[in-house]
Amino acid sequence: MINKIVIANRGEIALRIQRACREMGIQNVAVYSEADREALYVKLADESVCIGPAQASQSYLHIPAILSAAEVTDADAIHPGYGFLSENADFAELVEACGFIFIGPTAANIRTMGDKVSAIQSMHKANVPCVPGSDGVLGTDDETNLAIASEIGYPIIIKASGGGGGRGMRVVHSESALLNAIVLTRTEAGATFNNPDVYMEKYLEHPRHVEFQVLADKHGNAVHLGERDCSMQRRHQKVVEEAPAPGITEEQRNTIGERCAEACRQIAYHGAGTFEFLYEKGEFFFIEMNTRVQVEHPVTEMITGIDIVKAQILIAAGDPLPFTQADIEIRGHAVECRLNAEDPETFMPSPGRITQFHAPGGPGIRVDSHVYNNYFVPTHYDSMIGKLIAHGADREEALVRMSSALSEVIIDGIKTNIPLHRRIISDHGFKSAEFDIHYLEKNITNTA
Ligand code: MV4
Repeated sequence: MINKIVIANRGEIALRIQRACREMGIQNVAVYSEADREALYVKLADESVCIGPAQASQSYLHIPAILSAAEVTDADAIHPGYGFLSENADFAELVEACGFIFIGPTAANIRTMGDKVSAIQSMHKANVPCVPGSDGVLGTDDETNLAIASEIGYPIIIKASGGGGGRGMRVVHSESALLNAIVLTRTEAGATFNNPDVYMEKYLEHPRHVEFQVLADKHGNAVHLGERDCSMQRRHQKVVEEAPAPGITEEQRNTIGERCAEACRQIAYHGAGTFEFLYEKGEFFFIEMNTRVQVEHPVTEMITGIDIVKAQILIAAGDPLPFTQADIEIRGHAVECRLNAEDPETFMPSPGRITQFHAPGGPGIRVDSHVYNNYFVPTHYDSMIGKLIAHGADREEALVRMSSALSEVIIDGIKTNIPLHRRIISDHGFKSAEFDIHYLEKNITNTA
């Protein structure tokens, strides 16, 4: 039984988790740093605990402070949200060792997926399609590595096993550059991730980023909630996401989705998860799995009617999933714009006081944000201040509703990326869904 949850996060996701708790009749405890004393999620919480100074390393990442907050409030469980401690296997293990429920997968699940080579190996074994590659860590024999690369065919990409999310990778276009690239990537990986292991994959030049959402309980049931397209990104930061992914057929969705669900059963995965794929020329290639709730989860909630955060809590409490795959239907289309406090031209962070805030509304509009009139956006954290989500009967209706919401929203006093979103939503290539992961940088922000 879960009666009280500590939410080990801040901002919009802290508020989002609080809302799920309220619907479920579960008490919630907010934790906050000195920089978030005035935050809305703290005022709205049933209880709150200050866990330290502004720097994340001394508050939201400070494990003893968070465990103490759970201890003093007599909580049953800890929800980590996204970022911060959400994919820290040692934290998940400590939470359980202290007698609390970690709302997320097992520490072993997190460890397997945190190591990208072991993630790919377990997915390969589970029949999830992967990128042609070295299947395993590269050794130090030059002849062997040259042979692996020519077998795959150039261009190839060297990736750090401890990396992920775009960190620790290097593209190699020809044989003459291979050996140096391996040594460089290995050296950087050792310094950055404390793990020098690297692996090799075929480099896909124009893929889309398509990811599948899964939910798996502790009784061997696993389902998929379809996919999202997250190709509209800049420097590995997603800007606009949508569900379903344009051009993916129901047959592709069922086939790949079921492979993901089956992989969850095979590895005894518990909780919500995301399988990231590169999608090129009609084919899916697994690259990584995320073991947390994601920023873009609302687009999936809008098209399935399933509350992913409530599902995470039910699963953690040991309940069986309250629906089967046959109960899950994709209805309409949803798009999400991430609102950032940043200069829309230079992308420099723009913290400060919001002097006027007006949220859009109307049919199919959802606003997930913790900001309000006179809120001060602190300098210490990520610049995301909320998300605008639009749902419609089809993609066209979702985009028209988003366009309308973007014309209604008012955020004064700081710079935001709203002008960039208006450009994206009215862009011809975006509207006709003719894009890949490089499209935004090449055609809209011109920062490629
Ligand atoms: C790739 C790739 C092309 N080929 N792997 C970047 C983030 C990390 N999750 C994996 N990434 C990539 N892996 C192969 N074999 C291109 C990228 C990539 C990318 C992937 C998803 C979304 C945005 C991206 C931007 C640049 C590169």
